[in-house]
Amino acid sequence: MKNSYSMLLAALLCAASVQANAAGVANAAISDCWIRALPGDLPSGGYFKASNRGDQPVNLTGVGSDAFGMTMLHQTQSQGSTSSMAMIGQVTVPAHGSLVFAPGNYHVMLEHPKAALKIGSTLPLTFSFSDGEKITANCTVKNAGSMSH
Ligand SMILES: [Cu+2]
Repeated sequence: MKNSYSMLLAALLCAASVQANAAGVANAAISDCWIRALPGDLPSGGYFKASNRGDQPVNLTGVGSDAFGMTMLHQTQSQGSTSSMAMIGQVTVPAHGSLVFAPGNYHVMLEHPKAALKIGSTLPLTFSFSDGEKITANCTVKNAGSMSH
């Protein structure tokens, strides 16, 4: 299990570098990635900062992870005292700019974890961009209760 997992990760990393070479320059970057773990079967949220060093805007088109059965790009939409979540197909990261996924707005919905989330551990998320780049980031699992709101 452990072996096939690391081989898969190595394959993903390989694919990422091939993609970057094909595109010439890797413009997008992911930083400060973390996962807000919720108890039981509740879906967890993934948060991060996407940066774009390029001269053209680039779209984040999807997020995947082997650690979860389902991953989706979501946006929380508040109307008065109620809030709901909408699925989004893609989000634009502006040229020479960045886009922050944070609680209350854009997030990655992470459902059906393959194993119980361990606070303090890291899980890989792979981000796909419209220019063909794929970036895998290690995201720190944090306790939802540790957040002040
Ligand atoms: Cu959501």
